[in-house]
Formats: sequence, structure tokens, C-alpha cells
Amino acid sequence: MMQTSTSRHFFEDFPPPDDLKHTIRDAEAFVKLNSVKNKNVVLITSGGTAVPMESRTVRFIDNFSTGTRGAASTEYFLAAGYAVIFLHRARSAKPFVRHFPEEKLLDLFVLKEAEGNDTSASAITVKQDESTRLARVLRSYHSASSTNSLLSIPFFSLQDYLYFLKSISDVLGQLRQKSMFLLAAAVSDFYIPSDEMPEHKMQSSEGPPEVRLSSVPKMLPVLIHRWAPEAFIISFKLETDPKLLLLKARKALDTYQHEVVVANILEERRKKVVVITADSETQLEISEEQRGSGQELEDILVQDLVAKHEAFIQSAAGR
Ligand code: 9Z3
Repeated sequence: MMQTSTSRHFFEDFPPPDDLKHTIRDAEAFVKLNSVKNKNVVLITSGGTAVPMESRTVRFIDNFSTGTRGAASTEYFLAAGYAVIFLHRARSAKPFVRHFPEEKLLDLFVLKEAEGNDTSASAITVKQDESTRLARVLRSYHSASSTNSLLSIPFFSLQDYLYFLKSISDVLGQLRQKSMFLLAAAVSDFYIPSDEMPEHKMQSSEGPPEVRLSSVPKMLPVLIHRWAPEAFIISFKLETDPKLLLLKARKALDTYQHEVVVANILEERRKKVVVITADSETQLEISEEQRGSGQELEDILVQDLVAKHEAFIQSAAGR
């Protein structure tokens, strides 16, 4: 298979991340624990990949992704009873804490000073109008952590992301139909091969660099056909031109023969997606009003995907 040899070359070109062995052990223990509990396990990839321009990376090429789709979907899959491996770009949105942006974090609390100068006796409470929201998020967070249902794995570079994806897929694929992949990360299509990348920081005194990018080998077909051939796999298609979106999403499904492509347009991605399978095309949408009242598109997207996954498991059991 062409892709297999090119994907192998890609991996041979870069060393694995330092903590790969440790991460694989964590993933194995997590999958074992949750499969004993008979849970479905989903790998959610989230955020953008950084493409290093120097091996001792000072500069890198990045993209727009905030990680909100992945972080929000993680919460809804946990609520639906799934165990979640959350493979995310470091410092992008994370489940639970995303509800409390850093710059407003301290506004959640009230400080009541004690009488006199005894600062150790001062009391901190949560503002009345914030406590319901905080309690709701805390409840879900505690439920996920006390049941060991969430494993978070951060990555930074494209290379590290792909190493983690491959290793986790090998482990998760063993759950066969009970495993799901939600590939929401915005993964770079281009990279700089190691023999074209300087080791040290590029010097501005040498003038503007000429950077030649190469295409990243397509990993999706390798994942679908080799790493996790029996899993339920959902990829995302992102476009900026609405005329291309559905055509390209359907083409991806026809080419790779996996279960679902979720199609979205960059600017509309919080409001609308189209869920495409071999025999269906479902538009999911939320209104401005619903968004204003705190509803999220990921809530209905995850419900739809859970139902499709259930049907997939049932049909495999009947074969
Ligand atoms: C997506 O399409 C995600 O929905 C977004 C979510 C990245 C748009 P945010 O992180 O945004 O919440 O800000 N992800 C996949 C994008 C992608 O690169 N897809 C490839 C393509 O379209 C296929 S793997 O060709």
C-alpha cells in the first residue's frame, strides 16, 4: 500500500516524542480499565498542529484551530457514558476549564477580609450568580475524574501528534467496533522534511529564508485500513468555499470508506455542520438564540454520532 510506505518514511524522518512510551502505557491501562467496565472508548483529536521551522524550534507554522470542537465534544461524550482519550494541542481549549477563561477567572470569587490584620482568616467564596454554573461543571469534572473516564494527552508539533495518533490507534483499535475516532484536530497538510530544516534558530542577518514545504503523507487511509480497521471513524472536512464543501466531504468518504465525515465551513463552524455517511446527509444547526442561552452544536452532534455508533455496533453483532 503506497500510503503505508510513505507514512513509514515520515516517521523514520523524525524521532518519536520523549514521552511516547509512557503515553502508550497510560493509554493501554486506560483502555483496559474502561473495556472491563464495558464502556465504549473514543479518541478525540483537537486543536492545530505546529509545523517546526527549525529542529530546535523557535519558529513554527500554525493554524486557526482553537480546540473548542474537541473540548466540547469530550464533555458530551463523557455525559453519554463514553471514556475519552483527549489528544489535544497544548494550551488549546480543554474540557471543563474552557468554561472559565483565564482572564475572567478571578472574577468568579469574592474575598471577605477578616477583622483586624489576620489575612489567614480571610474567606473566599464563589459569587452567588456564578455558583450554579461552577457547580454544574465541577459535578461533570468530578464524575469524569473519579471514574477514570478521561485521559488527556497534550501535543505540540505535527510530528508528535502523528506519533501519538499512530500509537493510540494501535491500542484503541483492539476494542474493535466499540472504539471510536473523532478526528477534529486541524492537522497540517505541509511540513518541512528534516534534511531541509536548519538545526538552530534562523538568523535574520542571513536575509529572508526560502522555505520549501512538502506534503504530509495521508494518514487517514492508514488509520482506517491498518491501525484500527474495525473502529467507528469520523473525520472532519473543513472548507472556506461553501460550493466545494459537500462535494469534497463526500469524496473523502468514498475514497477512504470510513463511517462518517463531518463537513463544516470555517466561519459557520459553531452554528452548522453536515454529517455525511454512505447513505445519509444530515444538517445539524443551532440558532443564535440557542447559542445565546448556552447551547452548543457539539451537544446535538455528539447525540447524532452516538446513535450512529450504536447502530454500527448492533449491525456488527448481527453479522
Ligand atoms: C475541523 O473541521 C473542526 O471542526 C475545526 C474546529 C478545526 C474547524 P475549532 O478547533 O475548529 O473548534 O476552532 N477539523 C478538521 C479540519 C481538517 O483539517 N480536516 C482535513 C481537511 O479538511 C481532513 S483531516 O482536509
